[in-house]
Amino acid sequence: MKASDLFVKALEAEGVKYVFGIPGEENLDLLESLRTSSIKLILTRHEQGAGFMAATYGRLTGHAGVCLATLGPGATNFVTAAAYAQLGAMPMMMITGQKPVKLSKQGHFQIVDVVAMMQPLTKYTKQIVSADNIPARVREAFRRAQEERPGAVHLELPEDIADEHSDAILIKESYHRRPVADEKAVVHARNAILAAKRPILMVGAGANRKVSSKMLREFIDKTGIPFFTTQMGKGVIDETHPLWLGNATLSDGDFLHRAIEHADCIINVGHDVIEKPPFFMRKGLRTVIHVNFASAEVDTVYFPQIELVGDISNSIWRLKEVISPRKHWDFSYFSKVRKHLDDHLAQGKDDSRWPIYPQRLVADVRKVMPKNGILCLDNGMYKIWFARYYRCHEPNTMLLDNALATMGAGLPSAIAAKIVHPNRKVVAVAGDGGFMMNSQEIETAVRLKQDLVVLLLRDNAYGMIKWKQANMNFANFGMDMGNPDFVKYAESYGAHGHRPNSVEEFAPVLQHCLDTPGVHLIDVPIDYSDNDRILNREIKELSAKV
Ligand SMILES: Cc1ncc(C[n+]2csc(CCOP(=O)(O)OP(=O)(O)O)c2C)c(N)n1
Ligand SMILES: [Mg+2]
Repeated sequence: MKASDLFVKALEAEGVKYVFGIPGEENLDLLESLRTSSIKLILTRHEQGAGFMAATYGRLTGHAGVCLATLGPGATNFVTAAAYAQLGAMPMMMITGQKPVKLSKQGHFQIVDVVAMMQPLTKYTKQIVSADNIPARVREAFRRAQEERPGAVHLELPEDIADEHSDAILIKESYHRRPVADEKAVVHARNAILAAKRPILMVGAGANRKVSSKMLREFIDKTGIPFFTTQMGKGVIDETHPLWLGNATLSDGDFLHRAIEHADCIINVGHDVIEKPPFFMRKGLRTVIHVNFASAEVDTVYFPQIELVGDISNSIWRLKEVISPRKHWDFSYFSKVRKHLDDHLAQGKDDSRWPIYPQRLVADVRKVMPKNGILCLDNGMYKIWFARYYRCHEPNTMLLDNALATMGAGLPSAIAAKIVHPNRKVVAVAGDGGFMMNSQEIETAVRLKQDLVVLLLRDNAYGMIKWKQANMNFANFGMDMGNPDFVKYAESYGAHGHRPNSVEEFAPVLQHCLDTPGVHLIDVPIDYSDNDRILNREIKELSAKV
């Protein structure tokens, strides 16, 4: 069999349905093999967009999303997406081409050492040097990408190898189960939780990767232990649950952090230090139990005393079986925190000022979005408002990146989310800065005939950094920019552009966009002047009084 055919057969055997990317002449053999396969090519307008889509596909399905680029410039365009998948624990596989390795007539034209470039950004990066190796290399790449902790992998398929022939046979995935925690560790964790007076549970990114919602919910309902979520743990358990204590959007000074100060034992499910710290560990004042697929990476802000390493659902199930509520547990302070949090989260939801204020924006989006609708956030100021104020009902209904925290992934991740969940409503939320980093993918969404909404938040600035600059008492410098007419811009792609003119118009416009086929962009002017008052001062002052 021709090597490129064998490669594609190996992808099919791994269950690959889509390849996102932009081919170059070094990929043409592979492209021809793809053409006649069951795999659909999703052509994008930038390799970075393709990489973000592949990573998000992996994040939502657990199966590595695959993306394709040429050598040199195509491969270098993958770099940010590789880091996004690697830090965010999203299974993703990159395939790049290369000039012939045996005899090239083009000198060093376009040649970059892509395998070396990918080294710090991936779990596995290899050049394929012989067609006979293809089945093993592809299987190994998928194994590494998908195994906990998931991440990015890369294979380079040079032109001359792609054109070789081989009778190698495919290697099937083995039968395997994720390892489970040791019984002694379960007993140790159980004893610590039973001995505690005020235990609390934290749900992080790892709990959103695999189906652990049901077990966690049963654990919380049986024990009555209150919980909070990290940014990437949002939605694992319904955030309207009576025992929810908030989202750890800020690292310190929020109502939730008062609850953490009062806790004497934190059961930390699925968290790792890649996320911006949900709280700071200081002096090891309370017992922290790390429940995750892999052991904890120790850091100055995170050094758990007990670890339950193994499948999360299994660990939680086993803890649930051996823990029932204790008389000496005292959650009264936590209930008080919840009451104050509820009051605070409700503030500003009816604010009628225009340009819109963040609390009103988030409240209106929540009202209009169905429970299983998916928000895909880019990176900017609004991320803090959405993470803290928007209550998720279901797992992975707010895709945000609190790991690389890159700008530019909002729209591509929404396109991938729509591919995975064609029957659910998907909204990309992006600032005028982040949106413009990959806005060209509007064309991809239109070409795919997707029903998709882009919520474009316009402050004519890199607002998040402008805010931080002001916090540091620096003069306003280097943050303000101009913008295209976003309505016309959307229309030029064959999408629909909308510009509400008052706060009352916003929710109906969003509803209309969700109900009407096609790609929609809503240009919403936003006013961030409350950032400092609320996020830096009010929350700290109010929570200090609880
Ligand atoms: C690729 C990338 N470049 C720069 C940054 C640093 N950064 C974080 S937020 C931000 C501003 C985002 O501006 P915008 O998208 O307009 O959102 P806003 O904060 O204005 O709502 C910048 C420059 C980043 N996170 N990622
Ligand atoms: Mg902006």
